[in-house]
Amino acid sequence: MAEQEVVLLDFWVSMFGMRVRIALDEKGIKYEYKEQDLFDKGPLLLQMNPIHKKIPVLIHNGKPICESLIILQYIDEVWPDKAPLLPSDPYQRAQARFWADFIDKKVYDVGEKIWSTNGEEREAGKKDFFETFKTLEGELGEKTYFGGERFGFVDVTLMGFYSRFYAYEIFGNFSIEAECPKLIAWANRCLQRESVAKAIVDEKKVYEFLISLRKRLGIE
Ligand code: GS8
Repeated sequence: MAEQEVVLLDFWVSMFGMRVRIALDEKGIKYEYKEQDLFDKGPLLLQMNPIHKKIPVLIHNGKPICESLIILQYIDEVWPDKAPLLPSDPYQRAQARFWADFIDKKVYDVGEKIWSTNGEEREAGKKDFFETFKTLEGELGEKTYFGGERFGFVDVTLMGFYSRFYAYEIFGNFSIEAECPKLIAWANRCLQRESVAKAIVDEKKVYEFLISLRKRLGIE
């Protein structure tokens, strides 16, 4: 294969960036990690993602790819030989994309309503939170991973959020494991993979970051 230059624009605590870090590591792709200051965005980020101005951005041989789920699919297409993320069967692929989309639309929202709120709003958010998590647990069922026996696209997508589970529990004053034990057992299985263990940031540091973000946003 021709020389590959792979650069990742990222921010250490980003669950979207963690997805990309897991996928690159699963595939054994070497890359240069470039931490971005999201509170004072640099010219490279603005040039590479002029539309959303967000991380993660994967820069492959000088060309940018934006949006974490699109980046995961790109990585899977460009480096298909090792650790396939999406199944080969079209129906199974569609299902995997459906659940990744569900995670993007729902898990993000229900999590925000726990850590970035207070009082009644947070209490109301808890119902939605567990409805979403139980839906995911139902989809997982008795399988080892979301796609079956093989760690894949949906697992990578959801594990990015795992780094926030501890923060959700502290802010929400609840236990995810008490309500969704199979989902936590699944997360622990994923964490045994080197790619995941390396990419997922320490949960307590994420919690501290969210406390500082609340202060910055004037929530208290
Ligand atoms: C979300 C990226 C995102 O929100 C994806 O890549 O999947 N749908 C996109 N990135 C955040 C950091 S993580 O919370 C970001 O870059 N925010 C900067 C900003 O909003 O200005």
